[in-house]
Amino acid sequence: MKPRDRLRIAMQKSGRLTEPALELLNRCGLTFRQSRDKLFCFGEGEPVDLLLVRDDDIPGLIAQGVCDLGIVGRNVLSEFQLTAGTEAAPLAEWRKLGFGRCRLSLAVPQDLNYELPGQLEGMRIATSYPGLLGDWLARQGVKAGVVTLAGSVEIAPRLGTADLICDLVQSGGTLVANQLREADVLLESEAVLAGPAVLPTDERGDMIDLLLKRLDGVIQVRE
Ligand code: PRT
Ligand code: ZN
Repeated sequence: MKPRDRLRIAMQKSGRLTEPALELLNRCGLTFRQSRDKLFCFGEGEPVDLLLVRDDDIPGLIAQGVCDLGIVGRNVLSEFQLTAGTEAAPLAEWRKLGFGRCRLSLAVPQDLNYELPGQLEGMRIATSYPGLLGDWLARQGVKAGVVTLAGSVEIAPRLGTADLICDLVQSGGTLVANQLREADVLLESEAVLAGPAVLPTDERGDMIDLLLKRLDGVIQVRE
């Protein structure tokens, strides 16, 4: 692949992370001209462009070298790291960005009295994060069934397809509305700047260094 002379950052096209990610990049002095199809945004001042995609695609785009960096939830990055296989280029979390905070938690029906992970032995757990859940269960030494669902995980216990769930929680409102109770936290998440574990040493590496310095300045002012 011909090396690109512009940096390309992947971020969520439309969702919870879109606005805060754009605002953060703006504060780093980066502005973009939005293209008509809104997949690609050309950087106006600096040689830094954006690719607007589904958040789930961001780690893969970095691993393939299509993008140099990405702004994505730690939950999505960690799931990719656990499930991508050894042939995928290793990724790293370069900065935590302080927005999009949530947690990946186990939630049980109100009448299930959860105290210890050992109780989950033989139960069925619905989740969109089979990698993170499987890793946690293995570390707890618990064998449980993992039911992978793309969405609407919270209704699985009522449908009878699972005994409990493992899903993202923020306010807890969704759990309450589905008569579920948060029982254990597997991962504390927020938006992070993801990139290859080994950063390039060419001009793009210099641009990444500059961006990281600016980010540190912006994040420090915010804290
Ligand atoms: O289209 P695309 O695939 O890009 O979007 P998406 O629907 O997968 O993602 P989106 O925009 O919902 O979330 C993007 C990222 O925001 C997630 O990967 C998390 O890192 C982060 N984030 C922060 C959250 C939440 N808070 C959150 N509350 N992602 C999802 N939720 C959902 C959760 O799944 C549950 O259904 O909101 C519900 C729980 O919220 P509460 O407040 O009721 O607890
Ligand atoms: Zn998604």
